[in-house]
Amino acid sequence: MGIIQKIAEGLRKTKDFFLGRLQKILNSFTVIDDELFDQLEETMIMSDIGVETSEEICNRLRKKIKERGITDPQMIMELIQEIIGEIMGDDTGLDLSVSPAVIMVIGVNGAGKTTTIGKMCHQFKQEGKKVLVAAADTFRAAAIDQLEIWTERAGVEIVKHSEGSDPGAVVYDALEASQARGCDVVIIDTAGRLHNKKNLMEELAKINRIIDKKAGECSREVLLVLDATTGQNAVNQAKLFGETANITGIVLTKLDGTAKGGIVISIKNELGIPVKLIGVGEKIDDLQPFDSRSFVSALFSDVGMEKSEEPDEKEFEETEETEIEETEEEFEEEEEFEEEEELEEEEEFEEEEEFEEEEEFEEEEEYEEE
Ligand SMILES: Nc1nc2c(ncn2[C@@H]2O[C@H](COP(=O)(O)OP(=O)(O)O)[C@@H](O)[C@H]2O)c(=O)[nH]1
Ligand SMILES: [Mg+2]
Repeated sequence: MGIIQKIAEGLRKTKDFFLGRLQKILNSFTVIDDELFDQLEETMIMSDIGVETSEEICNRLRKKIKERGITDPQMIMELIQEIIGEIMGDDTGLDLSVSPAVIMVIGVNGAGKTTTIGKMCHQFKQEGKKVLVAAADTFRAAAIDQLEIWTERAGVEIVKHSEGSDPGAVVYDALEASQARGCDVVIIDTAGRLHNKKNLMEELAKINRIIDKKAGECSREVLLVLDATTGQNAVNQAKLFGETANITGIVLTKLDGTAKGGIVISIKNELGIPVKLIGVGEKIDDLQPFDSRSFVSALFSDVGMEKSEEPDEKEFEETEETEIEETEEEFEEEEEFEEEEELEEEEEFEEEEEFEEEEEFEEEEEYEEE
């Protein structure tokens, strides 16, 4: 199977929904008018391209149509493909040039960090690289076990401590081991659910300081793993994580299971962070370097179109409870807690003041009595 076909397989749901709808709209118009643009924009937004980016695509579309004097709605599909291609621009791959290259993998629980690490291990191993994984998600024993299963499957080494131990210490040991053993790549798995935002920042900062100290000269990647099925929420997660970590690339997972693949375009356009890898399945070889050109070709290709079912509109009605909302709630709780503390401090302060006033009053009384 060619690379475009393989990506098209993974993108089938997105493609069927997006391309299917676009074609339907274009077929139902004989002239290009505002109503047509409205419907196109609506379809883009529903495909999780995002409001901002959908507007931009439509603006560029109007301009091109005017410039080229196009009047036939059927010509529009090609223009949309051209514009999305322009927006996607060039790709940036992983930089692993200076060994041991350190890849820190971050993201909320369930995004696909551990699975992606397993897939990366397999890929690097195939390329003849020596890989070591640091089990720095020490929150649950199950997380360490899960990572170990993947490293066994891929045939790479793992450095792990027991559940609840300091993630920084795991990273430290892993970097020491990687240098002693002459590894090419060290991949760090991190916890997705930390107590609050402050904790998360501190934890990531601490790991970064250890990498600075132990592998300061080495190539570094900070990969944020995002679940494509969460649609626009993934963009919000990226913004939130971007505040705490210097993200060098995004891994977009579960593109196989969703019609929300338009999120790639949104991420590229709105965040300015390159999408470096995509996950298109749960198997060990279901990870691909992201290639904009293949992505756009796959999105607009007719591969498998005849086999497709009706667009899965139900997916858009479901309101998924996403991890990030919970995370935000936790942050809010933390803030409330701090506010309460402040309030208590204030109350104590007021009490003290009252107390002092009373004392003064008593002193005055005593004085007057004298
Ligand atoms: N369909 C599909 N499932 C995926 C993909 N990547 C991860 N998953 C699944 O998502 C779930 C959570 O993955 P995991 O790696 O444990 O997430 P973590 O909490 O971020 O480490 C697992 O059931 C994985 O099999 C993907 O690209 N496609
Ligand atoms: Mg995990």
